[in-house]
Amino acid sequence: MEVPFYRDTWAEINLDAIEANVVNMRQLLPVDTMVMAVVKANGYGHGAEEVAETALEAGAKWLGVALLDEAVRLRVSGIEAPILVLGWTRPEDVHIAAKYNISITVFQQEWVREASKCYKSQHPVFFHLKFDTGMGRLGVRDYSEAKGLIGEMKSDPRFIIEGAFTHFATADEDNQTYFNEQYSRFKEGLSWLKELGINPNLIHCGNSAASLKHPENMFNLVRFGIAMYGLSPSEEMKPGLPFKLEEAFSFHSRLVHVKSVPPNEGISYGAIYRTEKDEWIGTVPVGYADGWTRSLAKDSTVIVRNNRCPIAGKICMDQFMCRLPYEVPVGEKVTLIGGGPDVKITVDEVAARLGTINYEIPCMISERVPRIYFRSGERLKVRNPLLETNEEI
Ligand code: PMH
Repeated sequence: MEVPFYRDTWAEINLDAIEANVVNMRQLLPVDTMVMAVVKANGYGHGAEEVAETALEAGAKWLGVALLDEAVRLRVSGIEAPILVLGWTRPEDVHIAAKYNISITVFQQEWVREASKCYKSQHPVFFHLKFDTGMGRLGVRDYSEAKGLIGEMKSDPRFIIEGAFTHFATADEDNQTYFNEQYSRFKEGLSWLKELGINPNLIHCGNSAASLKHPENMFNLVRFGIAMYGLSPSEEMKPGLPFKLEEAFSFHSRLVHVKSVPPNEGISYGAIYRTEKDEWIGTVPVGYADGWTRSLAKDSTVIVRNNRCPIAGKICMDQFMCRLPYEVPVGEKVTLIGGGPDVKITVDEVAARLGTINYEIPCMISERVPRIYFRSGERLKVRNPLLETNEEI
């Protein structure tokens, strides 16, 4: 039975868009360069499981997550594809990675010693060694660190280095100087591995930006995140994208109240917004607890019947008001992100209003907002964590 939801607010996830973006990326890459679908943070807010399944069907071979918990979640939901945890894992949790056949990131010698002590099973554990070539976040930075780490890895035959990787800080920028510096440092790091007698099967460095710009030079795996969701890694990259990205995420609600308000009446907390004349005011049941943050109140619009309607007054926890061009009935659809060819609010527009990047927008739409999945133009399923329970509702 389909999971119910009893609120008229929802996000729509167009899985066809995810599929098209993966297929297009694969076509751009040489045949022996695989795609890892990056589905951390619940698939950038779109739903990790659904995005993972779609991406794998479209030809992705790997999945990337930030946390061991996210990887275990995918396994529990029945996904069998290889998964890499890109972030740090506790050394005492290595047995969980082994149990669920999850590859993990390694870059600290001390960590390996500790993990080796804690790990009691004989099953092999698979690692990707991370180089910090200029992101300054995680990874080994020089030869002696790499040597120490590999020496430690070699002392435990259960530990297998399956991959080596790095992450770029500026691949999305027009100026590629820093990217080039990182790229050559990575190649130097790979030469250290060779010197130390390590030859990992998988070598990867490309995020979306690097993979779209330099598909020929991405070794044998790319970590495809933001562009898989149909969003450009940066504004700078938009004019030169090698294929059209299809945005997968949209966000909608329905008016729960509509009224005519006389001039000089206050709307919402603080009564900062004042009606200038007789105005039609609609109440939208979306608030900052849904991730529709209060900072969106200023200069923001939503779409009702192809009209851009300004948000009126402060955004509350569960609701906000908007100014309608004319009377519309309760139940009328309100689009917060999305729309048609005539009027459209993109994720990028919402990000710009907030002074942030598009990555953050679908991530911040909270779990309280049900996700409805569409495939081949048809409604496929609903996710509503609030009511996903074994009880009959
Ligand atoms: N690999 C790693 C290690 C990452 O952290 C990310 C994204 C990706 C690949 C995918 O990058 P893309 O989405 O640009 O394709 N990580 C983050 C982050 O930490 N903050 O924003 C994006």
